[in-house]
Parts: sequence; C-alpha cells; structure tokens
Amino acid sequence: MNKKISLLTLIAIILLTIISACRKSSQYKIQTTSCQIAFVSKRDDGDSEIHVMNADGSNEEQLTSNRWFDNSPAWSPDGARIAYASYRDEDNKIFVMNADGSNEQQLTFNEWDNYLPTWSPDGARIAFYSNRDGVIEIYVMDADGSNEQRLTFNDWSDYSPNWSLTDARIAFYSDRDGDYEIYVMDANGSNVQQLTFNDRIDTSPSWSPDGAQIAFISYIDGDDEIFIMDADGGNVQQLTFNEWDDSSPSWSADSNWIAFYSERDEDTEIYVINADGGNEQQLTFNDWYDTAPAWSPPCN
Ligand SMILES: [Ca+2]
Ligand SMILES: [Ca+2]
Ligand SMILES: [Ca+2]
Ligand SMILES: [Ca+2]
Repeated sequence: MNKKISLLTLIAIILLTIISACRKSSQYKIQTTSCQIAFVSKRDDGDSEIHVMNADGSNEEQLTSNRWFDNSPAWSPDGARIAYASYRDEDNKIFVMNADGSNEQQLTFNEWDNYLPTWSPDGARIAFYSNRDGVIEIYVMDADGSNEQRLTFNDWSDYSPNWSLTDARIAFYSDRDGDYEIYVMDANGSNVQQLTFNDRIDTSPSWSPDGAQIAFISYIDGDDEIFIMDADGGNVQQLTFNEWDDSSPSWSADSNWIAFYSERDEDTEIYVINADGGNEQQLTFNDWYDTAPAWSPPCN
C-alpha cells in the first residue's frame, strides 16, 4: 500500500515538474529570443515617458525624463536608436535618441503634427505622418531629419506608416474608401494596394519581421481587437475576443509573438499573445497608462 502511494506521489511530482518546465520554457523563449520592449507610460508627473523592459516584463527602465508627452517609440533596425514623437509647443515633433536614452536629437522643426516614426530596413530613412498640408499624409526623411519627401497625395487621411523589414514596402491605413482600410505601397509612394475590404475601422498595421504577415486593429462588436493577415491580405484571423480595446500591435523579432496594450483593467497594460492566438500574458502590472509597445530587434 505504502509502495503504491509513494509511486503515485512520484508520478505526480514528475508530472508537476514537467508542467512547470513547460511554463518556464514559454517564458524563457519570450525573454531570450526577443530582447526588449519599449513602451509609453504616463505616470504621476502628468506627462508620458518612453520606458523599456525585458520582453518578460522584468527590468523596467525609464528612458526619457521631461515635461512633454513622449509617444510612439520605434527601434532602428540595428537596435542602437529609438525614434519617437514628443508633443512640444503644441504639436508633435519627431526625435531620435540612443537606445539607453542618451543623445536626444530633434528631427522635425515645423509647427504641424509629425507623428509615429518607422524606420527603413537599412536604418537610413524614417517615415511618419503629418497634417502639414491640410490633410493627414505620409512623409519620409533621412534619419538625420534632412531630405523630407511627401509620399501620399490625395484628399483623404493616410496614417500610421509601418515599414516592412524584408521588401521595403510601407503599410498604412486610410479612409479613402469611406471607412478605414489597410493599404501597402512602395517606399516611394507608388504601387498602392488595398489589403482589407470590410465595413469596420481597420488601423495600426504592423509587419511581422519575417515579412509574411501584417497585424492590425479592427473595431468589431463595440471595441478594438487584434487581427493578423497574410502580407497579401489573405487569411485574416482574429486573435483577441473581449469587450475592451486592444491596440497597437508590435511583433517580436522571431515573428512568433505580438505585443499590444489593452484597457481591460482601470488603466492600460502591455500584453503579449502568440501569433496563433494562444498563450496570452500580461507584462505590466501598475496603476499607470502603459501604451504603444515596440518590440526591439534581436539582441545578444
Ligand atoms: Ca515626457
Ligand atoms: Ca474597413
Ligand atoms: Ca477587444
Ligand atoms: Ca498600467
């Protein structure tokens, strides 16, 4: 009898060890293959700052410290710099800093909103959107702020450029067909292709680093959800199903995970979900507004 009990106990211990090891390995994978996540946090001093944490939520560090609203961080493809927008003197201007928060440089100097920077695959150019021509359009400049060019020319609003790392195309969203849809274009603004065709508001496109898929937000049943589709617009899949807004998707370097923020507790928190829709995990746990996660390139 005692032998039977001890055998059962032994089996139970082995099973628990295996389950625990599996849990650890999924956390471990997020942490080691995907490095860091930059994000925006609005804390008790009133404005927002760019923060960074390990991809498992540990080791959080504040990068900016100023009285302005810093937002929309974007890693350079080599991981050395972070571009972002900062709301100063009544409009958003684009800045860049080293990944440790040092050496801040201002890139745009006009009196219009310049917002949501995204880097070209070679790190030489930065695209963004701006309302400087009376309607929201997409622009591009060299990574030092010189040589600005306008990429979209129409009477509709074109937002949220996101540059593919693999084929140098830029995804964006626009209301040019009446509601909002996801589009892609070549990096010179030509060859525009519409990817979504529905009556929902589709926003915030984000290429997977392997170029195979685009994550985006769609407003469905009264709130925003995370969706993914193939890069040609096929195979649309909904990943989140809840009654809160889930926003701002960003892919891990291995294209396996998507970080996003959600308002499902009183303030907002950063979450990650596997690209197959499983294994959702909450990364931040605090009383502040945490938004705009940006997953870094792989690091050593
Ligand atoms: Ca600030
Ligand atoms: Ca739509
Ligand atoms: Ca939702
Ligand atoms: Ca929070």
